[in-house]
Amino acid sequence: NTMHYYVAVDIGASSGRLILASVEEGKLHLEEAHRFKNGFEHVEGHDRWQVDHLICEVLEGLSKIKARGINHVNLGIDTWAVDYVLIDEAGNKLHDPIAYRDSRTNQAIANLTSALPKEYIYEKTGIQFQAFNTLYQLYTEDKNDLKRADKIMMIPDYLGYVLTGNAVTEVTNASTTQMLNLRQGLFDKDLMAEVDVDADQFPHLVEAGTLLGSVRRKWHKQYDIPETDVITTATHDTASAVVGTPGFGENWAFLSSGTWSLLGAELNTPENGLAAFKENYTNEWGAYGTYRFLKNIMGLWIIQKVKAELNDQYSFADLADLAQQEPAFRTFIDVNDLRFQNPDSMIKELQAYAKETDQFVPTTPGALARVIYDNLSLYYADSVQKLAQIVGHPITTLNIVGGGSNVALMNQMTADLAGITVVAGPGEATAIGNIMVQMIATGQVKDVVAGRHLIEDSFDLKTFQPDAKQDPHVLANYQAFLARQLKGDD
Ligand code: LFR
Repeated sequence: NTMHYYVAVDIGASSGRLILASVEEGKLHLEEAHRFKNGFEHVEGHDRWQVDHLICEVLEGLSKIKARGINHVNLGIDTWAVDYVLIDEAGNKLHDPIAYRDSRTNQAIANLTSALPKEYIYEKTGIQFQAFNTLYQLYTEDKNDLKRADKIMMIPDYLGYVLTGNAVTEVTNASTTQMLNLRQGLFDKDLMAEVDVDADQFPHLVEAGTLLGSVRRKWHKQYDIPETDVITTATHDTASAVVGTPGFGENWAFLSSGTWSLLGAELNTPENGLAAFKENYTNEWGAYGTYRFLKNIMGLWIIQKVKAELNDQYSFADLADLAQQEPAFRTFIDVNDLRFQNPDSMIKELQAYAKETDQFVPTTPGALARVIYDNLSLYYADSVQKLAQIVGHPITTLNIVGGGSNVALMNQMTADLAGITVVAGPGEATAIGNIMVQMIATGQVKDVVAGRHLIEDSFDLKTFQPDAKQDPHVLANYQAFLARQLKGDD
């Protein structure tokens, strides 16, 4: 009766980790084996990810696991979505990949949709319009490079390829390209043609939970690492996060709260009608034939940037404590305003926004944090209401997972404003979902429902009930504010 070990490689925009997992006495046991920094840097005229550094860190992490006396692991990789690497015929990358926050696609939606109407693209794909989608990145890509590229690989697929030599395109992440055809379940020929990509440039599509292969001997020669079988997990971090969310029944929604806040529902059939189109909801493909029907909300990115600009003098916990001491709801902001996507200074951007809209201007760390937490919570509550309207059934529980689920202040505010129960945790839902898909692939866990019960039994979840004393006008006022802002944008 040997113990099975699983490794989740979970890489986000600011850091990556290797989480080592096993099941002990009926509980899922997690340990962080290795952590490293990630981030884009401005090189050769663009913001780029250093992907080979990520490979080294994965191998470094595996050698730490070997040093514990573990000789065999399964491993799955998840990262953020939409970005890709161009590979030449010899199997080498042409450049470090350009990061999705790079400004090259700023005009791309407008340009591409002058030829192909938005409604047409949405009807085909069901995917939200974000300038960073692979579709628009490829549209602005250097056409010579694109021609030279034998293969185009999404980031986690590329990492798996370098480790094993085997290339696939995993569907949960591929759907974020906005190039998969919902009805056919394949890359869409018209969209491919529009951006000068051939059907065979993307490696063949695979479902989450397929075996990719073993880590190549050449890496064993350079690093002392365990025998490692790579399983193509739900490679989009948000897809893994949803698998790792302990929601049950029909009336729950998820909020994967990290650099981005992804709020939505797990559906069995896509919802790409007019209401979803108008609210820019997306139907990203999930593991096991589900759909992540969700909205991207700017998320903790805003506070991450503020924290960094304050020279990391305050921890996130400090900022939450300081925010708690400030009066609530003094300044409304549209957190999804594109000006917050990659500003030179987040603090100055927030202050300019407050000034331009004649509201209280936050200056202290506590006031800045308060504005951010208030407005994220307001936006969450608004999105829960819209979600319920579009999917056509009530949402009674919001499961908040990811790092943001540790911010009790926001959990309580969101429960109050939305008038629903918030269940917070686990904070590690993404790594857990990554591991769950591996465990289902090896047969250690029966299916997602069984996996979610295991998660519920293994981690300490916290429940926040709505406070009946919450002033109902706050959300309505915020919604009116948002509507005015959006009108002003047209
Ligand atoms: C979250 C995430 C989102 C995606 C964004 C960009 O980490 O993967 O789901 O919209 O990053 O890739």
